Amino acid sequence: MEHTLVLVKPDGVQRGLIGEVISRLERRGLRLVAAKFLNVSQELAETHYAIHKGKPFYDGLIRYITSAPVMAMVWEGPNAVAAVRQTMGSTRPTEAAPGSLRHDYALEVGRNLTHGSDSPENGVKEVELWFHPDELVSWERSVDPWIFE
Ligand code: DAT
Ligand code: MG
Repeated sequence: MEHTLVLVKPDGVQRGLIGEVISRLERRGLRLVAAKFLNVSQELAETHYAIHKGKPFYDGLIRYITSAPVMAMVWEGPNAVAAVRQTMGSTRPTEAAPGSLRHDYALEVGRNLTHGSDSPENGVKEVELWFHPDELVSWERSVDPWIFE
């Protein structure tokens, strides 16, 4: 089953939107695998956003993600990466589809509430970066056959 890392970033935590994000992913049918609430270290932030190093927004991005706690989660499901990114909406909130989280709750690219892995391969890498293997819970729901074909 495909895994994706989901972060409720500091703005989402401060604004009391952890529950809203979880609720939407649950409602979609995705299955929660792991969750933890943490302050992001400088080192974790820099590794997580290494691909953006050198870009004009990089320093602000690191300051943002380390500015307050985040809710880090792993979600799974068929096409979990694409499903989560669709539920979150485009990176720029003003380009996010109506009904998506970033459309409904955000205005600025630098305060866009959530992170979701951008490919199944990066989903695997990011889950390894943020979680120990023994933090991942393997389980089944009675409704799974009604959601997973
Ligand atoms: P996403 O978070 O949708 O995967 P990304 O990986 O391209 O987007 O960028 C990571 C984060 O960096 C993004 O959520 C917000 C910030 N960011 C990206 N492009 C930006 C820009 N042009 N100006 C300011 N912040 C930006
Ligand atoms: Mg990204």
